[in-house]
Amino acid sequence: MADTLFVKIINREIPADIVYEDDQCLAFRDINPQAPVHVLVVPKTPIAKLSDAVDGDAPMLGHLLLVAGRVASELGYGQNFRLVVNNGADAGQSVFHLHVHVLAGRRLGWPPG
Ligand code: DGP
Repeated sequence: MADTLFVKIINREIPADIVYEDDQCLAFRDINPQAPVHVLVVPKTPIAKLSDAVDGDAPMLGHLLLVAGRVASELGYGQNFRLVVNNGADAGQSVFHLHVHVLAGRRLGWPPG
């Protein structure tokens, strides 16, 4: 995969407000926040979208979810947060490097737009 915008953030070629990092993923604040807490959790080994994932990606996918929950907790919203994965342009995906949105800090409506 060519370097994505998020790979550039992982490589510190583009600045971001990083809230968590480990060997598998990076979490940083969304540039266009939709809630008081809006963080993106991205794998360091990118896949374009969730529908490209294979069985071997299961540990990485599970790790992203665990980290997303921990990030919400660290930022004070461990019991009330929403995770979103947009898959494909028609579902709202604009950056084709899999990422989990962590949204918290306000009442979140349902259904989403
Ligand atoms: P999605 O639409 O699901 O692909 O989400 C992509 C998100 O990425 C969107 O909410 C805005 C965010 N984003 C785009 N460019 C940048 C950037 O340069 N820095 C940061 N921190 N976030 C970005």
